[in-house]
Amino acid sequence: MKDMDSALSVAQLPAVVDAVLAETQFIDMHTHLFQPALKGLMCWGIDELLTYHYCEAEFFRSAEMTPAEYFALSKAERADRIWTALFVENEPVSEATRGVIAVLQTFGLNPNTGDLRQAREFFSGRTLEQQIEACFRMAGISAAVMTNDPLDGEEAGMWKQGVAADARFPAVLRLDRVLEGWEQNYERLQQEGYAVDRSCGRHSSAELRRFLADWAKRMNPVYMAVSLPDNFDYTGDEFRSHLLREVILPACEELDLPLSLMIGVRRQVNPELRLAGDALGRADLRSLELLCLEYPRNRFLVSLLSRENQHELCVYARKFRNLLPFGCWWFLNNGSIVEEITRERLEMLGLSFIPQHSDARVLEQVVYKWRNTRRTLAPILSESYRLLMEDGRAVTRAAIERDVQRLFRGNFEQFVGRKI
Ligand code: FIX
Ligand code: ZN
Repeated sequence: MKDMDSALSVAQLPAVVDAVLAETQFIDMHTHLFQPALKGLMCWGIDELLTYHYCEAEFFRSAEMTPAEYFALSKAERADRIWTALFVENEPVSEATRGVIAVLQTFGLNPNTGDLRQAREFFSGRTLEQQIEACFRMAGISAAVMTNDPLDGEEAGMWKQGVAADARFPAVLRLDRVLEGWEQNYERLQQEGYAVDRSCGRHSSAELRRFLADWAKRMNPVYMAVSLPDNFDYTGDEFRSHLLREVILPACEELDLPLSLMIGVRRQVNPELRLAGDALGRADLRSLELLCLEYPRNRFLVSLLSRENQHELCVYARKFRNLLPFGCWWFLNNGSIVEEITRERLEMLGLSFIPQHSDARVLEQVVYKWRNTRRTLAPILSESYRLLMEDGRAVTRAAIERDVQRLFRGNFEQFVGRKI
C-alpha cells in the first residue's frame, strides 16, 4: 500500500504507466465479434485475418487483380493472394498489415514465410474456446461488446431459439436495418407479426417500439446502436429523424439504454470493393447538438469518422453530460491520428471519455489492436502526468490505476449502468 501511495518521480512515470496499462483489463466496447453460442458467426484464424476489409482495400492498390476476379476466388485463395502481394512482395508497414505480423509473432508463428502453411496448420489445431481465452488474455480485455442485428436472418434465428448470456460478450441491439433500411425491411417485421407500415405512423411506431422491446428482452443489450452517414440531418424532416423521435429515443429511454451514434460513414462509395468500399465525410454536428439538448434523459455514446469533426465533438461533450465520446473509429485507428485525438480529448475533457474500442471483426485482431492502443496511449498519459507534476501535483501509482480504470472500464460501465 505504501508504494501505491507514495509520490512518483518523473523518471518513474513511463514504467508505471506502462505497467498499469498492461495490468488493467479493458472493456472492448464495440466489436463485430460474436459469442460462441451464436454458432458460426465469429470469424477467426489466418484466412479471416488476411481477408479483413482493411487489408483488401490495400490489396487492390498493390495487385493487378480486379475486385471481380478477387471476389470470385475462395477465401483461402484470396488470403494467399493478399499474403503474396502485401507481405511477400512488399514490407507490411501499414497499420492493418503490421497487425497480422503481430498476431503471427504472438502465436509463435513465422512472420517471414512465403506461404501460409504453418499458420493454417496452427489455427486448424485450435478450438474457438482456446482461441478466445488466449486472445482475451493477450489483448488484456475482459469483455468484447458484440454488434447484434435483429434483422440478420441467420443471427435472429439463433436468438429466437434462446442464447444464454456470455459475460465475455455483452450484446448490442444494432439498428441500421431499421433506421437506415426501413423501406427494405418493414415487410420483414410485418411477417413477424408487427403491424408496421411503410410510413411508420402512430400505430406503426408503437409496434416498432414493441419490436425493440422484444429484442431488448431477448438480447439484454448494453446499448442500442446505429451508424449514420456524414449528411445525417436531424434538424430537417428526414424519415430517419421521424423514426428517432417517435421510436428509437423513446424506446431507449423506456428501456434505460444509451444509444450509440457512429456518424460520418459514406457507404459503398466504390461498391465493387464490397465491405472495403465505404468512405467517410465530415458531418454537421448541429444534429448531435439538437439531440443532446432535446433529449436530456437519453444518453448518447458517440464516435465520429471524420478527423475534422473531433475537436467539435470535444466541445459538445463539454456542453452535454449525456454525451460520451468514444474510440478512434476505423480510418482514425492509426497511431498518428489516435495520438492527436487522445491528446485533444485529455486536454479538453480530462478523463471523461472512452479512448478506444477495437472494432475487431476477426478474433485475433484484439491482440494487435489493443497492443497498439496501449503503445500509443502510454507516452500520452506519461506526458500528461509529467506536466501535472511539473505544475505542482504529486502523482501516485494508485491515482494512475484509478484513472486508467475509469478510461477503459468505469466510464463505459457507468454510462450503460451495468457492471461488465
Ligand atoms: O458500422 C460499423 O460498425 C463499422 O465499424 C463497420 O461497418 C466497418 O466496416 C468496420 O469494420 C470498421 O472498422
Ligand atoms: Zn464497427
